[in-house]
Amino acid sequence: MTTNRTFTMIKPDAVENGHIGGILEKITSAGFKIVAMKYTQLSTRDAQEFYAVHSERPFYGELVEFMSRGPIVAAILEKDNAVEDFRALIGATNPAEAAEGTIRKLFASNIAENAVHGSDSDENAAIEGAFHFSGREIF
Ligand code: IDP
Repeated sequence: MTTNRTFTMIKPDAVENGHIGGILEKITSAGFKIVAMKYTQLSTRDAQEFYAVHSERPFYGELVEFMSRGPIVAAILEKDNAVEDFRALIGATNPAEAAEGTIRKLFASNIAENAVHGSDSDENAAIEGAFHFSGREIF
């Protein structure tokens, strides 16, 4: 089943570099409605759990340290075809390979510190949204 929601985080690098406003502007201009949003910080344990699927990858430790080092913006976004359209909007994992005009091309530093997260499936969008938000925080 296809749902119309995806989950995103503006990652610590983009927050540190002052890109919250610029990234939210790209997201809303592309037609995504923000149905939940918070400014928060992942603990080490939160980041380990959120990225558990990558625990065997060589960059897992680096990823956990990066994602927990400072505040993030977490949000649930709504739009038809949300997961696929948002992945297109953010661009390739490595900003050097991301298409012109994508969020990662515009705002990311490198493959590790790549400015934003976007869920890769409807199932993960639901799991990741529930990781950060209770039902009454979603509008
Ligand atoms: P995605 O975020 O584009 O879906 P994934 O392969 O799921 O990419 O990787 C999750 C996150 O792990 C990336 O967004 C990035 O922050 C980090 N990452 C991916 N590949 C590397 C790497 O080769 N070195 C360091 N960090 C990486």
